[in-house]
Amino acid sequence: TPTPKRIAVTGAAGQICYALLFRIAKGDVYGPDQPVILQLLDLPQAQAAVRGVVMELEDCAFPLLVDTIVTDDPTVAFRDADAAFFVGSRPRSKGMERRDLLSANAEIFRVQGRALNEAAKRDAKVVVVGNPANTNAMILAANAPDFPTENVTSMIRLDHNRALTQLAARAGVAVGDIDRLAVWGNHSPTMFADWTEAVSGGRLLSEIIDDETWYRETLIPDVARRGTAIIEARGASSAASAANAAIDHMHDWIHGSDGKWVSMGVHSTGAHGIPEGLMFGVPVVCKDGSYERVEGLSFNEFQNGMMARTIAELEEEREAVAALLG
Ligand code: NAX
Repeated sequence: TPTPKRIAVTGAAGQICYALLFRIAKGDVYGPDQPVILQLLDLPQAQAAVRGVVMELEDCAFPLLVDTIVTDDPTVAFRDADAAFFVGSRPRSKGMERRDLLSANAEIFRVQGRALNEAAKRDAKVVVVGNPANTNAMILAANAPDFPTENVTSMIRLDHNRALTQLAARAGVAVGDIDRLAVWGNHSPTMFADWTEAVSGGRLLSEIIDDETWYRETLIPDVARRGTAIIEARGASSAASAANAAIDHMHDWIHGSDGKWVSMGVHSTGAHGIPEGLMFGVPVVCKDGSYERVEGLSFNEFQNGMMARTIAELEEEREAVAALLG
């Protein structure tokens, strides 16, 4: 049998992890033949709750789950990790300013970046889910100077999946038949779900649907507001679908995306007018354990306007945490 893969997960007592951990242990990330070890991090006051989740993991008798470590020490959690899901973060409390939220999380990701730098395997794959996910990932990478920046990513896959379903329904095509969809920018209401290149069965979705007003005034804002709609309906934020998106993100990065575009938050190289160094949602193609950014797209005026909005927001976030970038 192969050597077990070590998967670090932060925020293990939280609601996303209550869906995520069971799917990792079932084999949904690495596949049905790969044993895994879970290395679970949460705050000291959440340790008892994490142990409760571990009891439930045990009660599933997952054949692939060979060990589970529970800790409040990031260095222990990230030790020799092959993959890491950064789900835990500080939620906004009552009366907290956006700037305070940014800096509270920046401090968490600074500490965890140093631990990642010290303890994880150099080829570990990292995805940041905890909000503000893009900027947290940027801080994490900046504080892990000996760890490859390319291996630190943020999650925008939930938004990608949300857009896929809405486009498929409107076009009357199967979700799996859509390719070349992109979700650009920040995982926030400024994100840009972009159908310009999207196709199904060789035809542009914009031609099949043929309703630019629906695209601009319904699809784009509905994808951006979907998280709020779920909170209103469920009384809690998206959890199972967020866990599923994190699994999709990591699974495709490891196993490939079959030539298809998927959206990932990655370190900007300056392409497509995105300022270098921002962690930015872009279309990529995953192959052989890595991802390649889709390059050479040219944008129309509408796209440029949408890109400018989400770039400006991420630059503001970068400004707010500048002191903690390294
Ligand atoms: P919960 O509040 O249920 O769980 C968060 C867990 O993180 C708690 O157990 C808490 O103790 C732990 N935690 C806090 N600070 C920590 C630290 N420094 N180290 C380790 N653990 C720490 O939140 P949940 O619903 O699970 O959501 C987790 C995060 O995902 C939130 O930041 C949320 O905003 C974000 N989301 C991101 C999404 C994305 O697409 N990128 C979508 C879903 C979700 O909203």
